[in-house]
Amino acid sequence: MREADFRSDTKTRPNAAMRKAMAEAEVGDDVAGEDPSVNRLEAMAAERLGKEAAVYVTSGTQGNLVALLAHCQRGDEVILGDKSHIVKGEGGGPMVLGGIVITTLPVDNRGMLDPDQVDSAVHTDGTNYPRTRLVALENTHNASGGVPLTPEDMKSVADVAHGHGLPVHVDGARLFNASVALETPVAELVKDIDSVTFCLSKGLGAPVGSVLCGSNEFIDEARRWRRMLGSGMRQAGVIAAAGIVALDTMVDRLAEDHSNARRLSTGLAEIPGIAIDPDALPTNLVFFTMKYSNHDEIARRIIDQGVLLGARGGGYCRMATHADITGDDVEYALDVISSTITEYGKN
Ligand code: TLP
Repeated sequence: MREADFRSDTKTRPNAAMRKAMAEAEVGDDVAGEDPSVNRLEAMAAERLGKEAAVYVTSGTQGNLVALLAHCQRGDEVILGDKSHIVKGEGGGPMVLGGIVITTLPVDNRGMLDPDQVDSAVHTDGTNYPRTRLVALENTHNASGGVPLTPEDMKSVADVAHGHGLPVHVDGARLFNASVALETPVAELVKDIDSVTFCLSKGLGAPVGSVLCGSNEFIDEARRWRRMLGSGMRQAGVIAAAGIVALDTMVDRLAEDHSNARRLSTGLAEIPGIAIDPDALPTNLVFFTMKYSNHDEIARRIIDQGVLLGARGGGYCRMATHADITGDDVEYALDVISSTITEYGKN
């Protein structure tokens, strides 16, 4: 049966160039800083993002966790958007492992924090309140439909945070999607940001890994935390090699994913009973609602025909485009969704 996996851009499999690079990777002991492939990947990432240094980590979750642990002590507070992946999707790691207090502020429909609210939320009295130590943003913002925040957005929050002497971390799991959508270099996007994680294993298609970037001093501290978390990975060049191919060859093609997502959303908007705003689609994540009483059954029937989508309850669905989804897969998905709804949709 034909299968197209739209559940997430994490579902990509390494391509032939990545597999070749992995097979031929030069390796060494990364815990001792001796893995040439890891060192190269980290240097490339730092340069690309305009930061002094970078550290290769196992996942986006680990990149964010290590960043928060490196910025904060136990009992310190991080200000985060209430729909951020760090709050909703990372198992509470910063609270559990770091004793870090998470304070959330509401984000707007783009996933943006209100700088004035951030300003008022900062606690400088470290006796009664937890001491605010960090502000964090997410770009693109997953739960808001992959909206890219602009350099001006990021600066507006960074100015407030820096005014209080606080650094800003960005969960940039899909930072390159933002960069391509805004036609803005990644370094420009994060120029006012102190630390940033981006994922190699999402739109960039690598099998494993993320990179955390920041100042030399911050990355030294992050390495210490990565070690404590048990992720000194020794000959990690085998996987870093695929990350190098991802950074070298998979960034510009993200525009294709964005155009596939646009086609998907305009096609979905034409299907009766699907609620979606096709204009609100900036990158590779398509969210929509199936307004049918039997939405779970419809989703199951669509999935049974090989169109794998993320059904999130209440008829709310997400489909992500990525390197393993072609324009033809999008047409196939639209056909399957449309015919399934026509045949089985119940009001
Ligand atoms: N997002 C995944 C998972 O939730 C399954 C997805 O499919 O969207 N930050 C953001 C904004 C993310 O979307 C994700 C993963 C992460 C961090 C965590 O990355 P990983 O999964 O590599 O730990």
